[in-house]
Amino acid sequence: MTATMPVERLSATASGADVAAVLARDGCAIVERLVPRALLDRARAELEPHLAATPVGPDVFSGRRTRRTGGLVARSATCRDVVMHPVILGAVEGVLGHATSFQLHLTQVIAIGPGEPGQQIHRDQWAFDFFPFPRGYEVQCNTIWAMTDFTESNGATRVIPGSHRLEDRLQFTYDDTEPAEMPAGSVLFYTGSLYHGAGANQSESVRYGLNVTYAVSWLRQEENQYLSCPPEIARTLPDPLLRLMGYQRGAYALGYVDDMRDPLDALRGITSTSVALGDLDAATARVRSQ
Ligand SMILES: O=C(O)CCC(=O)C(=O)O
Ligand SMILES: [Fe+2]
Repeated sequence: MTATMPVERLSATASGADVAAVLARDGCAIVERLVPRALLDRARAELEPHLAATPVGPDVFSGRRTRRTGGLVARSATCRDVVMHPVILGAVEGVLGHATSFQLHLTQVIAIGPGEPGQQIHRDQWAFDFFPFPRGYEVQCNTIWAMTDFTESNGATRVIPGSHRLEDRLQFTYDDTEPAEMPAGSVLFYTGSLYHGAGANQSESVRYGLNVTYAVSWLRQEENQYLSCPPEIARTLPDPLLRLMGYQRGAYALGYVDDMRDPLDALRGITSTSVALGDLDAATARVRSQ
């Protein structure tokens, strides 16, 4: 198979719903220059000691010339705004809104060093133990922000537009893919079902991408947000960000604390139970209305 469709590009005036419409059709989309490049430079400056201390990957899939630095909510105030960007959350709501709620799945700067070969083409949802989700049933919505320009030569993410509709467990070569080239400040969206992989870095400089992914709240998070962001930092964060990180119940009861306490109450030291029975009625009504 050879890729025939280019990656759709939207301007920074696009709404989350616009992005979600393209994701439903193609499984991927680029929004160009959604934030000023300086914002991502600031994130990189905040993260610099951590980036410098991160070892290269332990295996070929992670990349032996690639450094993956996570814990970004704890480590970078700017990354908190990126995670909560309204266009991103609108698009994610459009893709994952069939579930009761969605949550932050992982945060990671992916710094691909010169000489790194291309990554195996894969679906990110294979992380869920290769469970064969029904076609069209999206469980994950991903973003990768270009912190540096993404070019074909420096390892721009390779994608196969439309491949979210294909069979599971397919194998592709580089020739089947398109490079998601984009200037710094732009963001590539791709569903968990889209076949893609990091590009080979044949340039002299490091390609920095900021990977922030979201998944339905009934699946386990890839990056453990409760331990990646220590409670003393978590307690300083705003409620909407904390809920997105997982300090809320998924569906009716997933993730409650002791006597059915809401996890956000538990973090804040509120001792009384706050689970309202009405929530089950609301959840049931929601399922019935689908
Ligand atoms: O860094 C990239 O461009 C994509 C990396 C990726 O797809 C992954 O590690 O799952
Ligand atoms: Fe991936």
